[in-house]
Amino acid sequence: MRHIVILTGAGVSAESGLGTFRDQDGLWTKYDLEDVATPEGFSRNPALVHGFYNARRANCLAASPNAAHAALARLQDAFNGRVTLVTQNVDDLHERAGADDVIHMHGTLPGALCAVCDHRWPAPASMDYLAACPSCGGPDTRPDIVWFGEMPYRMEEIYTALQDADLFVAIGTSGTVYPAAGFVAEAHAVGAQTLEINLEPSTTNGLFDHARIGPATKTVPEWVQDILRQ
Ligand code: BJW
Ligand code: ZN
Repeated sequence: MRHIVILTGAGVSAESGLGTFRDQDGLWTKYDLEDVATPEGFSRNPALVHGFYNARRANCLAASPNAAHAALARLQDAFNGRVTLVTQNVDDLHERAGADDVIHMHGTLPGALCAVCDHRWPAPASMDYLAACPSCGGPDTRPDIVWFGEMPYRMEEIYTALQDADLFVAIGTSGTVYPAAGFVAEAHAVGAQTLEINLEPSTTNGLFDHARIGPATKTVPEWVQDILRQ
């Protein structure tokens, strides 16, 4: 095996204390996603959206990477081949566990973005909608997050990696949000093996060749150990 492409979702960070979206008690049971995760919601009420992301940025800062993040960083280091790590998560726990070049397809909580000139800079702990862009001075500053209806980041790079994958692994994602939910089919179409690692089988579970079911802090280190032993 030469190339492993890994897609992570909220489940990989759940045991670090960061909430998932669609589980019982998930973020979308407390907030209306139309209000806080769409460009239209941001235009209607930027203060509400900044408040939502400021709170999540604070939670993220207070959280620590767990054994699943650490095992994936170890895999990147020790695997005799290529490991592409794509995450839907906006937290930086993969990086803080030592992972390299993490593809944040849905953006990052520690980032701020200017909607006028595309300049990016580290977000302050508390962003507010009156903050001007440090580069162009424009007023349209926002969290560097991909909302519904927006194009996820680095898609060309991701599809190129999927074309070349020998193994595709989805970890802790419900498989309900596209285009990420379609990656397993893409990988399958080019003949890659596919594996799901999840607390419970996801809605797209039928598309995977194999599954490892259980909490990420147990299943991911076990899987990494098996791969490194091969
Ligand atoms: C554990 C665990 C433990 C728990 N151990 N596991 C109709 C049909 C098809 C598509 C569309 C449609 N209408 C609209 C669309 C497109 C839309 C979409 O997919 N909507 C669906 C809801 C239907 N997608 C978009 O708009 C995207 N853009 C787009 O499509 O652009 C056009 C395009 C076309 C073609 C090619 C390319 C582009 C943008 C999507 C942006 C998503 N943004 C969010 C919020 C912003 C980020 C943030 O605030 O954090 O991203 S939504 C939210 O969901 C977040 C997540 O990244 C994303 C995925 O969630 P995830 O990670 O799967 O979490 P959960 O909670 O769903 O699942 C947790 C899982 O963990 C569960 O399975 C648990 O079992 C498991 N688990 N504990 C292991 N301890
Ligand atoms: Zn700007």
